[in-house]
Amino acid sequence: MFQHLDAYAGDPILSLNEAIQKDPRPHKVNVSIGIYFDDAGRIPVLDCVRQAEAQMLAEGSAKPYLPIEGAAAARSAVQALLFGAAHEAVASGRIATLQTIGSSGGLKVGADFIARWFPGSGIWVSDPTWDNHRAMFEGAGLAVHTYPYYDAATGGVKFDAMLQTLSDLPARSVVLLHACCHNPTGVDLSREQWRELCAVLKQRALLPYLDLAYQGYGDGIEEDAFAPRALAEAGLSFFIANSFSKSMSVYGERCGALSLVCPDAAQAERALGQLKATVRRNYSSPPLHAAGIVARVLGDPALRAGWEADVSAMRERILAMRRRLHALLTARLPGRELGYFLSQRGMFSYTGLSPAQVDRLREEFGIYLIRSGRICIAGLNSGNVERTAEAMAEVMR
Ligand code: KET
Repeated sequence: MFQHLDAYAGDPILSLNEAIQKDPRPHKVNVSIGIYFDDAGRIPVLDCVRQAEAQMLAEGSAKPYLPIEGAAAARSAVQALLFGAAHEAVASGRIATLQTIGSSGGLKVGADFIARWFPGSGIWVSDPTWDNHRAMFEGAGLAVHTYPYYDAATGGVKFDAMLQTLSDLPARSVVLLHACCHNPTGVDLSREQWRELCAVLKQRALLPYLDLAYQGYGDGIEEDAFAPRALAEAGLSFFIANSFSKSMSVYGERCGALSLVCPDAAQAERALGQLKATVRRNYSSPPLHAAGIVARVLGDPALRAGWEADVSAMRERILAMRRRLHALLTARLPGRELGYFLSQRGMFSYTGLSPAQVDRLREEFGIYLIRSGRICIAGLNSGNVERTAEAMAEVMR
């Protein structure tokens, strides 16, 4: 019956994360997947999350199905987080928000919605982008194209070429944008560039789709919400999928959301209805435990304050590791241009290491990064950064 099935080649990120678990070498280093590890190399359970869970356990409430769109408290907390509670778009009810299974669940629901209601629209993603973007949108039946983004020559953005490509797209084309901490490059648009981009998106009647998976890892929780606010201010309608996996360190709980910012409340209601229909056909409703964590951490002032402090600490630790890695490499590779380790934002740096160099790091030194040369700085710590720098310098010489 299943002889005709192709073998699955595996996922470039998740397969590597599984391979490292099987590597017996004690000094192996996991800088592959986008997960924040603390200085002891563990995935932290944030105190605010622990407390939220303790409250839920103590209440001992029943476990009914959530509504298709998720818990009301979590959904409104997400809107307030992304736009500010007093924002006109929030207050006027023109944002349709679903609690989703991680932001991946949200991205896919949005992709299915586009395939159904914008059947002629293609989607344009940055070159390069997170590998799974292409897989998800193609999986929903959409044609996926790229716009120029990363400039390997300068380590910046090919902003003019990006705008030029977007300026030529048919109206209602979907444009996927990383709201902050671009994955895999760590290279973001400046605020001025976002404003220029908004003007083009508006003028060409394009449909932006923001992916905000690393809120708080760039400049701060509020600061990293600049893009959705700029798009709203420009009068654009758009999608935004946001994740708590990284910002609350709750990867396996699948805490995320999808919001559709609409021109008015009546359109938002219709959009929410069709998004619900999409969810019902897929997984019916999102997880209850995830809703409890998100609503409590964002809604309770004490837990919220704890969360904000934790996010700052995680961001600062990554920055310290960026500086340390940069200093160690600079000492070993004098004259080499390595400033990108300091300027790139969020968890990732795009090293320019070739697949052959990445393979050498893994095979000879037990250091795992993905073959595009993306390194997750959040996997470095005071116990492994020197060894990692030493090995990197060795293969870069
Ligand atoms: N968007 C981006 C840009 C992203 O990097 C990830 C995860 C997600 C969405 C999905 O996160 P979720 O947990 O579904 O809310 N990226 C890391 C892990 C993975 O590939 O699944 C990564 O790039 O390593």
